[in-house]
Amino acid sequence: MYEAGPDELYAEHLQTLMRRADVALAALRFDALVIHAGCPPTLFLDDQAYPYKVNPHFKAWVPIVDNPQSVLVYTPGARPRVLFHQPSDYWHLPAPMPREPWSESVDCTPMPDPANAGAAWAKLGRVAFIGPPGCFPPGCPPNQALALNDADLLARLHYDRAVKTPYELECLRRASALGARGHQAALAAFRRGESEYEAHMRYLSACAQREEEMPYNNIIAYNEHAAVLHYQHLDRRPPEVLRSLLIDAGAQYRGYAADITRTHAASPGRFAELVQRLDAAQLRLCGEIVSGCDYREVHLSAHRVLGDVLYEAGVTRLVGPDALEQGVTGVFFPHGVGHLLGLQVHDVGGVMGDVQGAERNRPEGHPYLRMTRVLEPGVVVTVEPGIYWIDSLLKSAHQDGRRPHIDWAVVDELRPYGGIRIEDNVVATAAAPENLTRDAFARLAA
Ligand SMILES: [Mn+2]
Repeated sequence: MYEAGPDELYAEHLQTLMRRADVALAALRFDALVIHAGCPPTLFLDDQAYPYKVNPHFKAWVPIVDNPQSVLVYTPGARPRVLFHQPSDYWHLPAPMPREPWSESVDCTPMPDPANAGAAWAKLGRVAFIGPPGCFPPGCPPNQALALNDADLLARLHYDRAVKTPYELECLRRASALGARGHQAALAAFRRGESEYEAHMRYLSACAQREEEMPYNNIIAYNEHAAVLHYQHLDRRPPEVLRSLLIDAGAQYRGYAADITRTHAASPGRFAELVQRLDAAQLRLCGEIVSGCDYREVHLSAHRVLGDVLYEAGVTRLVGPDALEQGVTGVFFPHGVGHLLGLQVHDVGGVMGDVQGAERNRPEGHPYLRMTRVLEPGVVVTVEPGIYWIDSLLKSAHQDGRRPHIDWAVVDELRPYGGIRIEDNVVATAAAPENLTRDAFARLAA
């Protein structure tokens, strides 16, 4: 079957963004929209800058992720205009003007000096500005409190962007394909007995992306490190014994993120079986990503399903629903089942109930859930249940009424493996969900 590439889908994507912006600007009585790409802050007492991360609103409109200081100007009814930063600079190589097919849908103008950019919107009326404070030329916008990052405008744009265009879905598919390659390379490194750091470097190399291009910091956790939800170090030396690998690492394509987690056992046994059980449970949860479904229900469902997994594995003595009710599942699964995914790895708008930004409550006792919306076709979420042996949480459970519900000998046996998380990126459609991650791994294996 022929599948359209991002270049063919871009013009329609842009039309969708323009329509959404038209509605939002009209509702808030703005005449035009100006989005700054951002500029990296300088290090304290230094002349070096932090890695540049583009304003997500900017890369939504144009896939320019590596040219700070550029500006997008949009007036309803007109083609979007990109003021493409192109300084006269013999220290750096200025970015070449975009010549890719997508650039035919916008008007790109070289901008040698950002200080003069204001002329491009001086006569546009009431302008809404979106961008990091301090990046726009001095005195612009004239009244920052009124026009810079207007909360009502951001709410509308954030709410709308949960529904991906076909272009965005194709970018996400390609990001997943890259991530799957990285995962394969890191797993091979683990199997060879290489360190966390080496697995990380092989991951980047397989994706052909620099660390600063990753949508988030790779989590590559061996053994007990897998119990740290956002483990941030990369040991340069492998441990004496390799038991488990938890790898949570993505990739980006045109600024769209993949967010993939896999857990692997070094050898067969109780832990490897638990990985299998969690994998099967995770697949069932992915099946719940259907249009019309309240994502909060997926989260609670995950607690019941994991409760059953823990019970069947002999870790706990209560079946799923009882384990959830008694607060036992939370000892092992202390995070949300997932979040929106797109331009940002934890994409915005996850707990919004409408375009005005009303918050949809998280289930009581689950304050960390990042997504509470009802799914509709085109919404992309992660599904990432996990089971961990976290000392502080286990200690609390050991000291309170949950103690008899847990088999502590089994916990002690599994503790050295750290934990398990399995995370896929899933698109809600009008019919069966599309699993970007499983598809990517399957294509890799084909
Ligand atoms: Mn995630």
